[in-house]
Amino acid sequence: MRESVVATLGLGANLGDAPATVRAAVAAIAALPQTQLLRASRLYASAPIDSSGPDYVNAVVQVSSRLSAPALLAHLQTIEAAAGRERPYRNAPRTLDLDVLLYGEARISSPTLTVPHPRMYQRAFVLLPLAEIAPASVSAEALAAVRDQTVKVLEN
Ligand code: A4P
Ligand code: MG
Repeated sequence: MRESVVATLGLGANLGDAPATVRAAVAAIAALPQTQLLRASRLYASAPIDSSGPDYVNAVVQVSSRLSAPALLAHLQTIEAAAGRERPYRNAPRTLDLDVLLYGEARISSPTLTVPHPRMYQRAFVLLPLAEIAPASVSAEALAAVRDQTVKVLEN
């Protein structure tokens, strides 16, 4: 049987009831087969970066999963679709975006999956919630690099 791997997932939404959608997505991730939710960050709000529309709601979770990285991504895309995700153009506002940020120590470069997520270290809306749930995985230098981006905790 496949070993379980700690995967770090990014959640984002800026259309519809974004906080409710992100909370429901955390519950859907926790219910995935062969997967346990380890930690979930609080919800964070930030202005769109390279995107448009209302402020985003973001969160980061860690799971322990026996799913392969492509299988995990496929499940995340099913959850996105169930939330009404449409893709009219790149970086369009969205009801729900689920990204695989990290998959254990794996480095993956396939046409459909790049891990670590290539833009995660440019984004405070990823690094702040990640630092909340896994402080050792985000260096002070990484946080300093995104300190100009305003990200607010949405709830306690
Ligand atoms: N794909 C490749 N690698 C991955 C990965 N590690 N995780 C492929 C998830 N998907 C991955 O994704 C396009 C394709 O990327 C997928 O089919 C998958 O095979 P998508 O979700 O359809 O498109 P997208 O979300 O527009 O692209 P992406 O790359 O997720 O966008 P970004 O760069 O993550 O930017 N501002 C704020 N404040 N908060 C946000 O959450 N999000 C974005 C999205 C932009 N600005 C934002 C936020
Ligand atoms: Mg995405």
